[in-house]
Amino acid sequence: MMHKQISWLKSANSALVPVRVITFYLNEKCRLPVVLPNLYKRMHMSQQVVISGVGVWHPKESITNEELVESYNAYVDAFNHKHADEIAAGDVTAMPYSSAEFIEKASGIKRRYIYQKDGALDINRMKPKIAPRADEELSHQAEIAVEAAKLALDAANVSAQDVDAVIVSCAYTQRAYPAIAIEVQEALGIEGFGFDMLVACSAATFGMHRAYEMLCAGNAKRVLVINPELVSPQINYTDRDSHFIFGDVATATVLELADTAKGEHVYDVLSTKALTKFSSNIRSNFGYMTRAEDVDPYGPDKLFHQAGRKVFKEVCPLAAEHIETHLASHDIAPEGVRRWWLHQANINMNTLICKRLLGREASQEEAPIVLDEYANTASAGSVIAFGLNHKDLVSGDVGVLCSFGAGYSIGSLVIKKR
Ligand code: CO8
Repeated sequence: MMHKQISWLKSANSALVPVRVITFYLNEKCRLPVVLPNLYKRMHMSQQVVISGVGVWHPKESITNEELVESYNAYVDAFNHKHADEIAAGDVTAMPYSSAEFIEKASGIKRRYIYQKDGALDINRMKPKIAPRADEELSHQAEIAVEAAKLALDAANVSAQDVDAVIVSCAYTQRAYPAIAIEVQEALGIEGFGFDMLVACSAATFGMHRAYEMLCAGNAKRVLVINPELVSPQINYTDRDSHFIFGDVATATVLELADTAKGEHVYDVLSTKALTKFSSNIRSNFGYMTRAEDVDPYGPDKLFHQAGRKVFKEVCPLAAEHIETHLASHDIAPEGVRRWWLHQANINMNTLICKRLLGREASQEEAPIVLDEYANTASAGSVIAFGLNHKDLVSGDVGVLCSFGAGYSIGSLVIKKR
């Protein structure tokens, strides 16, 4: 049997250097550790890719925990009253109450933004009411994508005409085709190409990976990566375990080569790293197949659902190891990271991951949490944390942007302020 791990050794000049340690278990008493040098040295990049601008847009309306719980509990009362006889006979399970205190303690969430509040708290509806738009009109998701894109373009000090590729990457797109990215491209007047990507919670970081690779390959000069997370239509507001988790938001980043960057706060992308591992613990079965399957297209399994505890237990160690390995590839110890812009699913997950990495809790300054105001915004969480907390870093400061969630999927970028 053997066990692999990364350890940190002090070099001659006292710098911490990552090494791989493989321990061979020869028998019960005898172990043979073999120390290997860092095998992850990167090839020198001739063209430095940077993040030159970031934008965070949120809807005007929001829902507090108290409002959400009041509506959910009224729904429970109505359900239990309607099914009183079946519940008494043991044929139907009574629905349990939700609690605002539980939500804040279990997740760190106090409120969430919502694209259309109307309908979501109505116990006869329990879903937002969004007016359909004609094919000739800008779609809802493209509209919020454009809002975030404009903010990112402003921050990067460029106009839409300076962009030649658009990636819309998020947990859901409101239709299969034409791509939302192409609609956004048209709305902003961008010459070039665009495409959509779905990678659930890691869509934003994976989208940046693609932008990074397209820039390295010379296939684009300036890429707009947009994450219009319009998730409220997929939330089961009648499910106590998940009704509180998500909020709507749109984020965007501009990636380009360093020599064209004009933004005030520019970050070198040292590298990107992605990992996926199949799990059905976070799942939505919504899709085009339901029509042929003769099933309820809006049944509970067609909406977001998860085994939250399992996700927590399985994803935290995966994410911590992923980040540590990524940093090690740059000879950077976790202590050398000035800021952690982590995925925003649950405050306790981030606390645990930081403890694993640093051996202590991270402060709000080191690892900002935006859950209290935004809730879980699928892939946009780490970008919100970055967008709201990056201007104070000084040249040479290193940060980590990392997402983790459904798939499972983990995506990270190690970045350094110019
Ligand atoms: N009010 C009161 N009690 C509650 C509530 C509630 N609202 N919800 C659950 N409880 C109860 C449970 O029933 C349970 O009771 P009992 O002990 O009697 O069984 C008790 O409270 C404890 O429940 P849990 O063990 O489930 O509570 P946790 O402390 O684990 O907290 C969390 C639940 C917050 C869900 C937590 O497990 C968590 O955050 N896990 C991580 C999940 C995660 O990160 N998921 C990622 C999802 S996001 C993603 O991948 C993107 C998908 C695409 C976007 C989708 C948009 C719609």
